Amino acid sequence: MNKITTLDEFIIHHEKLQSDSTGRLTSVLRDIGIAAKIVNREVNKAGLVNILGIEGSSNASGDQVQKLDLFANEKFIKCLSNSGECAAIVSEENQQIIHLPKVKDKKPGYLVVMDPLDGSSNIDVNVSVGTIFGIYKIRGEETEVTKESFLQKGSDIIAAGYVLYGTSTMLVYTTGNGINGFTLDPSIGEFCLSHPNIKIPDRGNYYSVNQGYYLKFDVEMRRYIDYCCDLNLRLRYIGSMVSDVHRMLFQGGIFLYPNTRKYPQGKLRLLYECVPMSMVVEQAGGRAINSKLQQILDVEPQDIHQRSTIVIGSPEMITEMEEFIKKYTLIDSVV
Ligand code: AHM
Ligand code: MG
Repeated sequence: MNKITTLDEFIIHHEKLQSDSTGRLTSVLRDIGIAAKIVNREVNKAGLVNILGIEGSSNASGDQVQKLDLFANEKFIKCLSNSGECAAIVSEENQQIIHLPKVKDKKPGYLVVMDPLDGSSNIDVNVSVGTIFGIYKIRGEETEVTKESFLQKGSDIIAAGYVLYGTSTMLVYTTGNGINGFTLDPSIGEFCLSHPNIKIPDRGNYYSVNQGYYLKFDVEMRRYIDYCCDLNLRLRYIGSMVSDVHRMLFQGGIFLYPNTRKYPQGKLRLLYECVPMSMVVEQAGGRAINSKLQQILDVEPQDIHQRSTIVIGSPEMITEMEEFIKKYTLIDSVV
């Protein structure tokens, strides 16, 4: 039998390999791993909500039954408060930044951005959802953490990852040296290394976009989608970014969420959806840009809840899409 490496063992071992390691990032990553297990337990019970109590009502023990995205938000905040290493969090669920209480006389060094339960509209129909997270260092010169502390470029992110609550639950993360995937073994309650050093295929047979919005997309995006159809690429769209991008990582392909009339800046959030997923995909050898052809990790954020367009996936397909957009934008400007 092969030796099992648990997430905790892996995190500790890999942080030790880094010359400037202090063990502090390890604590933050471990807190995230614990929260993911708690959320997984609850997501797995989601179908039983009618038995255990309708959301918003009281359950059998008299406790209020919470919406799962709020539950996940609360658990991640609580677990990240454990080590005292995380100073503050930006979450999709909270308009303002969340300051975490100090633990003894520890000086926290990190900031966390997260979407605690992405694609939560899928839960009611038992389709997979995810958590997205990113970790930044507090900049040296800052004495107080404010909203501005989070407005760092994606390339400054020091760790990022996601948890996919799917047919099995997987945690995939990077600290900037490639990406590794861990599958939760429910029998021992541990995430175990199952997909070391994941590499995205250079291209793939899949494209993923909400094609129902086709008529709301800009013309160059429509032409690119026509091109995908011409190539007989297979369309897959789960409506949960984590799940859709996860497929691309393993099978190759391209995921697009362009601007629409309803969302002129795109729908997905730059800080806690686009940047962490871009870091993961780039670390696997892929690429991520916005519809203005900027690298997502190069964008300077202006606001913590800023939206962004995104095109992410296999490197050759992103480059091809870029050329395509340039060509059509040029034709449009000449006509
Ligand atoms: P959410 O954070 O409110 O769950 O929205 C994000 C989700 C993504 O996971 C997914 O890619 C997208 O919204 C789907 O949006 P749409 O239904 O417009 O295609
Ligand atoms: Mg989301």
